[in-house]
This record gives sequence, C-alpha cells and structure tokens, in this order.
Amino acid sequence: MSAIAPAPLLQATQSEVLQEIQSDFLLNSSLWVNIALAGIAILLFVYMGRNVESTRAKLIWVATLLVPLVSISSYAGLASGLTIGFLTMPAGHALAGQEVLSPWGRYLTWTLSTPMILLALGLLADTDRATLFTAITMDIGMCVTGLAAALVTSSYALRWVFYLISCAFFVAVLYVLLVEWASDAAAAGTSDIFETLKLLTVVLWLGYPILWALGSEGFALLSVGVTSWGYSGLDIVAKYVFAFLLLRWVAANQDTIASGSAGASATGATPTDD
Ligand code: RET
Repeated sequence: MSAIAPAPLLQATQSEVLQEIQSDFLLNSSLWVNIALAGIAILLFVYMGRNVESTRAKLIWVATLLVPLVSISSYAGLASGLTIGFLTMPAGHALAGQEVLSPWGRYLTWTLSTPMILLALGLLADTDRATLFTAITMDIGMCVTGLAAALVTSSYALRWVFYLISCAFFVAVLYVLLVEWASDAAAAGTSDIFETLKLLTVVLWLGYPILWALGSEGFALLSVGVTSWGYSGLDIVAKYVFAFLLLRWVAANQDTIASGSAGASATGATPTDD
C-alpha cells in the first residue's frame, strides 16, 4: 500500500496563494497599480481612436488597444492568485528545495500582448507580410520558451537551456526591428515616430531577460516583490507610454498612414512585395 504523500505547495489552493500575495505589499501593489493604469489606458485609447478612418490606422489602433486589454486581464489573473503558483526550485538554484512564488501568468499573457505591439509597429513601418509573420512568430516562440524556463523544476540547467532558446528567438525579433523595419519605415515616411518607438521598445524589452536572470526565477538576487515591480515598471513604459505615443501620432498623421499599402482602401490594397 502506498502512503499518501503530503500535498506539495504547488497545489496550494488559490486562496492560499492569494493570502501570500496580499501579505507581500510590494508584490500586491505592483499588480494593482497596473490594473488601474491599464483601465485608464483603455478608456484613453478608445477616446484617442474615435476619428481613425483608414484600414491601416484602424488596425494599428485595435492592435494598440489590445495591449492594455490583455494587460488588465493578465494582472487580474495574477492579483487573484489564478496565474501565480508555488514552484519547488531544483538543485543548483539559489533557493533550491524552497517553494518560490512564480507569477507564470505574466509569461503566458506576453504571448498575446507582445505580438500586438509588434503588429502595431510592423503596420507603422508598412512592412511586408513575411517580415511581419517572422517577427510575430519569433516573438511567440520567445514568450512560450520563456514560460517553459520559468516552469521547469526538474533541472536547473534546463531552466537556462530554455532561457537561451528564448534569447535566440528574441535576437530574431531584434533583428527585424532594428534592420528590416527601420528601412521599411524610412520608405513609408514614418521614420521619425518609428525610430522613437523602436528605441523605446529595444531598450525596454532588453530589460525583461536581464530582470528574469536577476530575479527569483534565475539567480534569485532580487526578491519576488522587487522582481514583480521591475516587470510592472517596464510594462508601464513598454505598454502604456509606448501605446500612447503611437496612437497620438497615428491620430495626428492619418494621411501618411492611409497612403501605406494596407490603408489605401477599406478592403486593403494588394501589397507590392507579396
Ligand atoms: C524572458 C526570459 C527568457 C529570455 C527572454 C525573455 C524576454 C522577454 C521579453 C518580454 C517582453 C514583454 C513585454 C510585455 C508587454 O506586455 C521571457 C523574460 C529573451 C522581451 C514587452
């Protein structure tokens, strides 16, 4: 007869996880501040897009609006304890054998929010479908393997293997942003705003893997609360400030946007390169 093993904390109930979150002021506030900001951003962006007309501008607007919409859902999942769980870290990890609170829902929902950011940027640069597809699929690969890196508890080395695979996907995204889309944007006449948003995106996005490595998932040099505030801080600029700058420009420059390949008519003109 097999003895009944004590339930691991990984299977802690949602209310136990919720209690743990609420007892950590830093962690809890990092989540609720973003719920509030995402709510304000949604209302503001709906208002800012009210007069947008061309197909391309509308697409940019909806993609941009989806960023705070995904964000508010993501942070509600985290704040309720639904998408945060305890993981027992493997041998080799600084917190080996301990139950560490992992906000895995973040990595999961990045799979939905970051493609929207890239879709908006790609449309702004008026890129071709192949390059857009490349950037978005590489980005999804980055997020899913990043989720795997956070969830693997069988081997410390394999956490870092997934981390490196995720970084490889990230390099492809950076290449598209820095090389391909920069020249597309120059040809489309959207260079000024694209260069600003590209810089903001590249610099802030680089912060995520650095934070992952320093935080509780990686070398555990930062506490769970500080790591969470790090991501929340990056999110505030990478999502809401980014989206605000983009929408403000699109609303004020609809003629430039409408003359692009995806904005010429309601049905969309045939792009010249695909
Ligand atoms: C991880 C860890 C594994 C290696 C790499 C990562 C990169 C994450 C990035 C996230 C960007 C998120 C944004 C969210 C907005 O909603 C998964 C941290 C490369 C770049 C902008």
